[in-house]
Amino acid sequence: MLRWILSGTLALAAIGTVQANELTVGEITIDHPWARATAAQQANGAAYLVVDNGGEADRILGAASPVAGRVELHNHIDDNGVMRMRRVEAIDLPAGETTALAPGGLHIMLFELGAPLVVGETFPLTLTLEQAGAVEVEVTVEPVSYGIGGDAKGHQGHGSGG
Ligand SMILES: [Cu+2]
Repeated sequence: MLRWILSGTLALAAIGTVQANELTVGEITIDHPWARATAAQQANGAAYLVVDNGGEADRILGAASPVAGRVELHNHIDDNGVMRMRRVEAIDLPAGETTALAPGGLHIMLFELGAPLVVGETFPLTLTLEQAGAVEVEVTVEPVSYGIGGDAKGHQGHGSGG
C-alpha cells in the first residue's frame, strides 16, 4: 500500500498535477475540463475541455484516466444527416487558435467506467500532446444538462464497436 502511494505520488508529480480548473503548459492553456454525469448502468462517458494554444502547432495524440478502462479521442460527423461518433487519431491544436471539445463535436470518450461519474466529483485525465508531452488535468463532473446543445442519449448507445 505504501509503495503504491509513493509511486503514485511520484508519477503524478512528474507530470504536474493541479487542482485548478485551468492548466497552463508553456503556451498551451487547458480550461475547464468537465465530464457529463453518468447513470448507474452507463458504461461510457465523455469529457470536454478547451485548449488555447498561444504557441506552435500541437496535437492531442491520446488520453488516459484511472476512471476508465479505455479512453479514445472522438469526433461527431454528419453521416447523411445522422450525427455519428467516430474515433480520431489525433486532435489538432493549430498555432494561435482555441480548440473546443464540446458536446456534439470533439470529445474524449471514456469507455469501461469503473463507477458512475457523480456530479461535483473530480477525476484526473492525462492528455498526451505531441509537443508539450503528458499533461494531467482535473476533470469536474457536471450535470447532464450542462454545456451547449446537450445530447444526453448520444453516448448511451455508443458501443465499443463505434
Ligand atoms: Cu464518443
